[in-house]
Amino acid sequence: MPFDHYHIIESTLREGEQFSTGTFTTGEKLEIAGALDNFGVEMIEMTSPCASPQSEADIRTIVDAGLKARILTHIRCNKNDAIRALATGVAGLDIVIGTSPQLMQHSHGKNIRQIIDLAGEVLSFVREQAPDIVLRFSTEDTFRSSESDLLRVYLAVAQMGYVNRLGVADTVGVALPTQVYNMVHQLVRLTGLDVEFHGHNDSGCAIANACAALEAGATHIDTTVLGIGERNGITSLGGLVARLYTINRDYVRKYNLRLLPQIDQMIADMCGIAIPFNNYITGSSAFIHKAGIHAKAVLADPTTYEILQPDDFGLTREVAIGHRLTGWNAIRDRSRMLGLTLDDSTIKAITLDVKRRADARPLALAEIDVLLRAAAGV
Ligand code: HCA
Ligand code: CU
Repeated sequence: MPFDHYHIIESTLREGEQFSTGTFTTGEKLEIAGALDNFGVEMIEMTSPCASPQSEADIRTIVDAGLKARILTHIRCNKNDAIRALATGVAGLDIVIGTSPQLMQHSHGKNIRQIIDLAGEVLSFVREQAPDIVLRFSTEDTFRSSESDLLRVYLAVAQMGYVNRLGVADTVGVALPTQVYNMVHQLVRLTGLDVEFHGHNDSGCAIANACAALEAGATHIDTTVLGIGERNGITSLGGLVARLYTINRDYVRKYNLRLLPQIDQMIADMCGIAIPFNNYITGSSAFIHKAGIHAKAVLADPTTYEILQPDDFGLTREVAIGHRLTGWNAIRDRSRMLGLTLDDSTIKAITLDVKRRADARPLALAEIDVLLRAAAGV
């Protein structure tokens, strides 16, 4: 199965630094890398050493931290960047160059032939300097590039024999899952190399596209915590975990899932944002059940309406009962939790009372407890 052999390239310390409020101190980077390492991500990608003096120093600091995860840095396809990246001691280089008409014209001004020549120059140089380094070559804006241009570039690079992995990047979040599937599938079939997918979320497909990439045989997926990144970001770590868990829990057993809530909260705090209410797994409403029909079934068996088990993530479910959609099963469950013995007709009468009151405004749990205790005479 394709989902058995994937690796996460966690890019909160690279793509995440491109988020509007994502600027991390050295101490924060150490904390983030440590938490991701404990979670179990296989690789951590860091901002290019050419970005700033602190960025360069921070790569060395994280490399020296002795984590299990391999530390990578992300650079442009250029020899000087490669020299500085190699000097940091990272385990891998992720090299990227734009191939869409937009980027060829406005980013580097090179045509496809020149891109291939430059790639040959840079990749051969890196391989000569560092025979054991993990080397990846990626085209930026893959999905607005012409397919024949892409295949020319990818096949030429694969034939050079320097890289371990090819990268596919949905830089502007435009790709559909079928497009991602087809592109990754071609690369796997034609080159036999590892393939990485990096997907932005501008149109809400980042997680579905990452999943399609894996189905097509991709071996590596880029994520960031909470999906932070350029504009509205990329595939989120928690979102990818949720996607794969719901296919088969075994696909995410290798990760320490109970750390996810604190990792999401840590990044939210560092970026000065809240975890979105509808976030995968850690959103405040992710495990709240409300309607009477749902509450009744979930109280009998949580799998009726839950595909993710909250306790796998150290979280708990909540059955909300103080609203007009409430049902008597949920109210009875609450009375039992309070140790009260009320007969069904009393419970039903209290339920009607709760609904009537909740038409004006939702009731707090404590207010319902008062009604139940009063009915029980305690
Ligand atoms: C960017 C670059 C990148 C690179 C992805 C990759 C993208 O535009 O900031 O190297 O695979 O989205 O294309 O993040
Ligand atoms: Cu990106």
